[in-house]
Amino acid sequence: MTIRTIATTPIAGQKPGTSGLRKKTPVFMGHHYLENFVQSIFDVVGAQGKTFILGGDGRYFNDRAAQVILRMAAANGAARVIVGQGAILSTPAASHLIRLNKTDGGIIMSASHNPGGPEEDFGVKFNMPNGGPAPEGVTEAMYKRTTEITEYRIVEAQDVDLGRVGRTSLAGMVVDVVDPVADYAALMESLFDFGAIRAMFASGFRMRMDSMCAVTGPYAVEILERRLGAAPGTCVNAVPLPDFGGMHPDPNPTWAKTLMDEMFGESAPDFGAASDGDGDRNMVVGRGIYVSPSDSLAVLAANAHLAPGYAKGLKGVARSMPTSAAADRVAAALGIGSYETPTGWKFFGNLLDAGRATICGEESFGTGSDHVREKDGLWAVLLWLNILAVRKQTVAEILAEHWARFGRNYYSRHDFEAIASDKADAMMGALRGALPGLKGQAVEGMVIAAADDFAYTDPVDGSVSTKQGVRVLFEDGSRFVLRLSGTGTEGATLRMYLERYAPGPGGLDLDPQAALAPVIRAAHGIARIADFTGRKSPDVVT
Ligand code: VG1
Ligand code: CO
Repeated sequence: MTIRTIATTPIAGQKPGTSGLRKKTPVFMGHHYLENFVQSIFDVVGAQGKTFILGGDGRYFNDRAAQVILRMAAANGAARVIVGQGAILSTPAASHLIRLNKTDGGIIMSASHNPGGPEEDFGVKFNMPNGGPAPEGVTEAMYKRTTEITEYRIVEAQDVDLGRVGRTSLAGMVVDVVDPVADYAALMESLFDFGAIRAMFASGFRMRMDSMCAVTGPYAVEILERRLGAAPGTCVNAVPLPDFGGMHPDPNPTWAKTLMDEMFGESAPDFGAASDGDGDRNMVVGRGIYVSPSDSLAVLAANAHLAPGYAKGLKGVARSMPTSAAADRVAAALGIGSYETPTGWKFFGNLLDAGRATICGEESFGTGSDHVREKDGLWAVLLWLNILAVRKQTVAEILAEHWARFGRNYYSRHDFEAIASDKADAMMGALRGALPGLKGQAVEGMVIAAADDFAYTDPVDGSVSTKQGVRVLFEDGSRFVLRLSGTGTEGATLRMYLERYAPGPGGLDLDPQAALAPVIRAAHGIARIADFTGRKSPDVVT
């Protein structure tokens, strides 16, 4: 087989965001687009003699992109690539395979919670040998490489058969096609009390798992229905489709509305859950009660010791800065460390590797632990099930007891989507400019205690990340945070994160939007969102 060196020129804008490079699918399918980025990855991390994991969430172009990446890995001298059958791997399963096989990293083809299809989104990201997303220093080097690239290497060959499990070879490179589910399911079985969960299902416990026509379907069916004995049909939308059935595979109350309706309807199941495009996010819902991701993180941290994999206790809890402080209160009560990082899972890697944190979470429906180096949707669902099986209480009872003990951090995120980038930038610029004068001002009956642009110094390697979100903190513990999304592919998305603490015992049962109303008004007033963007109300509320 011939190795070809193809001349190319840099393509603007190949800068990875919060989680990899994401663009509209036609952009990714454009001349040399995928090839330039993949060559830049290999140029930075080196491919000669190395072993990589490859898989994706099954979205449109996943299968074609996998063949290109395999041919390029072979041409760049990789020794072996382990690929999920059908080029499928959930993000947490890919992270696990990287670690289990002690590989030199992996390439994940996904735009995660973004819609998929010929006119929707595609994405590529590189994960390191620890299984976690490449840190900023590495993604910056890849981006820089895309601005200088002059050629890429690819072998001329027919497609590798990815439909069958087994070993083949491509221009001297070993290609191992593996079952995407088996090793991951075994890992879950090692962490949780499957016997107790099976007994709970056997006693009539009912669940609905909505995989949103995305990657967790085969994983959920195998684990929940086959291994844990949940009733057949517990998992819905369980066949991954290239366009996710036209759905937006983002597990939140807006996009997983069918699940929400069922959980709030008559004869609702005991427990509901949904996951996103690549399987790293989760939403959990009890009968008639929604669990906010920040609360979910806190409840999981407070109860993780009930699962065998965490019986020895937690080393620490980490959360992204915009996530509510509910988990901090649990960490304080447990006497363990708590950490506040910028948005994006890549910032948890060092804390997990150094053994400082065991459980991590983000307000964006992401929770995970040191079992892999990604957030993990089904892991969170199984930890909840394990806790429910041991405590023998409803989700509502567990939340009520949690708030009674720790107080309640009312929390919500408002998203304003597809704003013209220049308007969003002008708004953030003006807000940043106003920060020094905010302290001491009274707004909506609350006094501003501090206002800054979040900067993070990694406690393990000392690397510094600046401009990670503007926060305005009030003296009563309320706060709002504003930042622009780093995963969108159209204009700018403004994220407004809102929080207010109620110590209890009274006032723990309010509607979050009502409880947060003064903070919401303060945020709009201070940031002058309508003046700059014309937007008065959000597109998505979670
Ligand atoms: C969003 C979330 C962030 C998450 C990221 C990737 O980023 O806010 O918490 O880590 O998506 O999630 P941003 O920059 O758009 O706010 V996933 O499941 O799309 O990989
Ligand atoms: Co995701």
